[in-house]
Amino acid sequence: MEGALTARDRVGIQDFVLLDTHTSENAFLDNLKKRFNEDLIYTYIGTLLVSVNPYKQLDIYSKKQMDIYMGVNFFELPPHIYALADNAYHTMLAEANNHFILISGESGAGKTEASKKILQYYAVSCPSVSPMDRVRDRMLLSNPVLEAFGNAKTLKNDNSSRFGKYMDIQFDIQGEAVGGHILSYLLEKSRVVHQNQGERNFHIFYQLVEGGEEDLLRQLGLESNSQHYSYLVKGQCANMTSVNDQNDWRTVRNALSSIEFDNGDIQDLFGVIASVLHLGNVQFESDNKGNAKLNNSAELRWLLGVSVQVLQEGLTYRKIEANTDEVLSPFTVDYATYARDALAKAIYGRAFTWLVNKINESMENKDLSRKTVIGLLDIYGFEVFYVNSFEQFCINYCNEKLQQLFIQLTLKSEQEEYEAEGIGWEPVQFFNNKIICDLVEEKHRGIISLLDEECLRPGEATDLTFLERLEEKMGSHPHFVTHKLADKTTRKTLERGDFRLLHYAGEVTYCVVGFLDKNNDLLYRNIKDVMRESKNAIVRECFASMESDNRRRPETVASQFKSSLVGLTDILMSKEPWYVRCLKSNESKQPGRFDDSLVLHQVKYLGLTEHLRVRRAGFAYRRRYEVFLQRYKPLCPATWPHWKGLPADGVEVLVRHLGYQPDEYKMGRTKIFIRHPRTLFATEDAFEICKNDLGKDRPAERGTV
Ligand code: AD9
Ligand code: MG
Repeated sequence: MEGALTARDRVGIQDFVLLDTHTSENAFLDNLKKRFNEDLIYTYIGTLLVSVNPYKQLDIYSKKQMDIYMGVNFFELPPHIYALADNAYHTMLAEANNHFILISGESGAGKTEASKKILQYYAVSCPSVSPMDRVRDRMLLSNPVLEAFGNAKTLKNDNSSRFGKYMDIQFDIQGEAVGGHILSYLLEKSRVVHQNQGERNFHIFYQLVEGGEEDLLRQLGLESNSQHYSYLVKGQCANMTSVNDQNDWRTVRNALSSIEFDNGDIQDLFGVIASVLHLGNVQFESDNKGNAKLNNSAELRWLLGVSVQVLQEGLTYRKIEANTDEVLSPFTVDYATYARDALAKAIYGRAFTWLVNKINESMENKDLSRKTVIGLLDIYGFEVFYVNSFEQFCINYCNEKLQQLFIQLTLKSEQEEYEAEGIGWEPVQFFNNKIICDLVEEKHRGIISLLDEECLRPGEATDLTFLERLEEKMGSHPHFVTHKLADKTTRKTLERGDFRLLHYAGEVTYCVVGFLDKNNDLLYRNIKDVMRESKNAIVRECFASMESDNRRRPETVASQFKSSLVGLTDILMSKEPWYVRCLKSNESKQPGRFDDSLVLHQVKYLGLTEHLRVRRAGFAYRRRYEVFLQRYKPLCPATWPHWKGLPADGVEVLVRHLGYQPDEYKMGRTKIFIRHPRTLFATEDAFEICKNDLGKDRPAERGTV
């Protein structure tokens, strides 16, 4: 524990707001580093939590630690993810409104770990009527399951989230966690059929093959060796030391049984995984007419309870409608391979959605009484690889949107509010990444719109014509560059098929190859028809429920993603925000190593020092006069029991009576602004004592006002 030990305080300051007069980036870095070297990975900027990934297990997440933080004022204890979780929770209860915790940072910075810690805190610490509460257990157990199906080893992170996750945790009036709901965002399906060097497919495949019981593997026709499966060895690192697939298999297996999955569901789910693996091993060769034929149909017999012949036909022919007739057009080997991979991706992607729905059913709370929620957002972090494709484009766009939300809610609206309230204010400059969001998503002009337009010209458009369109339209945009548009020096760093975006977090060069195809994400119709005949209930359900109208062109992947992010922003904007900013300490995942320049880069692009400047010069709390007066009026004889004049005057009388110094607060047009949390906490403590003295039977409230 840090707080009681003042010696620890000397190594760094636990809230940047108190960092003397220094708000420079170097002073910021210096403080983070001092603390990191003492295993103090958390630091506040006001109520925002900065977390630096230690890459080692610290003894700070025990039940004992949770108990220490439960119900204690935010700034009374050393910074901790539990303190933030607790503060959000108590504020939610006191104000009876909805909140969300935005966890951001680049790939490998610790977002998923942070979100798990928060969930554990709520599941373990919140009051519970029934100690063996099933919904809470299921919420916790949903984590290993979704991670198995949605996370994978990348070069950045051995357990990298390949989907975005937003989870609402629902609380009843007593503060018990009574339900949960997950929204998932764009799973990186291409990983099912291809992995870059040094990366793996989704964990579940290796877990099943390496950890699956003999009987089960026999039933599914699987070998107990990942090397046997073409889809598992593309990155040439199927086996890795930091992950124990066999142990993880047992965890996932047990979790599935504990969540509401019956044996039939579980059997079908593994059937899907096995089918994908078999599908990957299906190979084609050319017959004497240049058409694809299967070189060995043995693998097919394990596939999805579909007749071998029908499936074989589905993989090597395409059904074309000519007027009222249907004609079978044979595939070349390349097309057949493409169709096979498209099917594997579709099955996996749809099964993932099915899984999320199923988990949601099991966490659903059917009681209609009033509930408030805390939403937890854990998405894939910003990432830059040697080669970046459509997937990185989507992931980085998503991060760009969340940075924009952060800017909107903190830097921008905060300063606008001071202005609107007539509070004297020296504006803090910051980089607003809206320009990059617009570049990607603007209607008719943005990259996504141009990509969609190219996708509407089948047969004519290619990835390269898409690039040309971008060059035509984006020409002089300060955040966009290509080989053709670049100056001489930059040109040397770009290939002809690349475009580069200057993201808020750094430059990323995207290779256009595959953009059209991945955005279209087409699956031939006859293959879908085949899947609807499957004996596997999950597959049947996944393919039956979709594309009821075959003639309508499905929305493209990027457009769907864009709309889902707009939806997410709306969800978040309607709630009260809390922030966890995760920083990566080093690129080599080494315990205790703090790479100054890497951390400094993140501090800069996350806008942390700007946030600090706004916080330091600004006010930690603000409340409408009516609300403030209503709560604290018992503390002053002149305002108790009723204040007859204007609320603003009443508040002025009240805070003078409480001894607020002139620099501690400011009176705006409609609100009082309080500079430091400690001022408010003192008032809150006085309120608690007074409430007891008055012997009033109001419910025990605390938290921020
Ligand atoms: V990505 O965008 O999903 O690729 P995340 O989610 O930000 O990324 P993650 O939480 O998965 O990163 O953390 C990466 C690894 O860092 C974990 O697997 C742990 O080994 C390590 N880590 C992260 N946070 C902590 C922590 N608080 N304590 C110990 C940690 N280790
Ligand atoms: Mg993650």
